[in-house]
Amino acid sequence: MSKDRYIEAKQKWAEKQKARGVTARVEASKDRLPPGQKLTTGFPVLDLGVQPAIETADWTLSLDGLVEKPSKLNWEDFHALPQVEDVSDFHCVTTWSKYDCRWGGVAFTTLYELAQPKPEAQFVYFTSYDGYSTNLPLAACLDDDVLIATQFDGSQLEREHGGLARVIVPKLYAWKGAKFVKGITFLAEDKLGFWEVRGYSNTADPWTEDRYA
Ligand SMILES: Nc1nc2c(c(=O)[nH]1)N[C@H]1C(S)=C(S)[C@@H](COP(=O)(O)O)O[C@H]1N2
Ligand SMILES: [Mo]
Repeated sequence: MSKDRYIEAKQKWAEKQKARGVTARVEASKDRLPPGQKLTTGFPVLDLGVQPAIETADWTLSLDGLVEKPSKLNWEDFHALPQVEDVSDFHCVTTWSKYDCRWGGVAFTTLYELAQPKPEAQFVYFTSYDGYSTNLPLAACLDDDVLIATQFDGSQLEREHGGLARVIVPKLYAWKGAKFVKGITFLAEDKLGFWEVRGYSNTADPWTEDRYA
């Protein structure tokens, strides 16, 4: 399927789900699996039909927007930053969840300290090498489980899962984490990302089935 047709199909699916009344349940499940999700032991791949091949020599991550210290990190710069690991659960809006994903990389807070966002910066806009984008309130990015991951299960993150580097925001549906990330922009006003302009929720809380806006 071509990229455009794939996106169109996924968007139609979202509209259909919304029309069917797939909205927040009255009571969220109390256990580990958010309501409406099914546990998977595999690792499905979701993308826009392109998995850009970036060599480490060509990879950069820019930190820009309303920051005191804009920068463009290369692969070496990125690996000179403190590396952390975090194990978290992964919830995709298309109703699969995966437990115990072991991610390694740099904490968002490390990049925050490096870039020094100005007080008026309240939102973050992520861009990717495949043309994807997504957005978050800055506050949601400052949880210590939010990472820019380059490792999965102790090995280099595979391209199909967003390598060279992807963002992980475990508390929200996974579309809020940009695979193939190339830029992090700090903004005063919110700016909707790829799926957010196509009908996905802007808040994306799996525990309240906050799937579609
Ligand atoms: N760059 C980029 N990031 C993306 C996407 C994408 O299409 N492109 N899809 C999102 C969605 S909807 C999900 S569920 C996860 C999927 O990650 P996975 O392919 O590793 O399962 O990546 C998110 N980040
Ligand atoms: Mo997803």
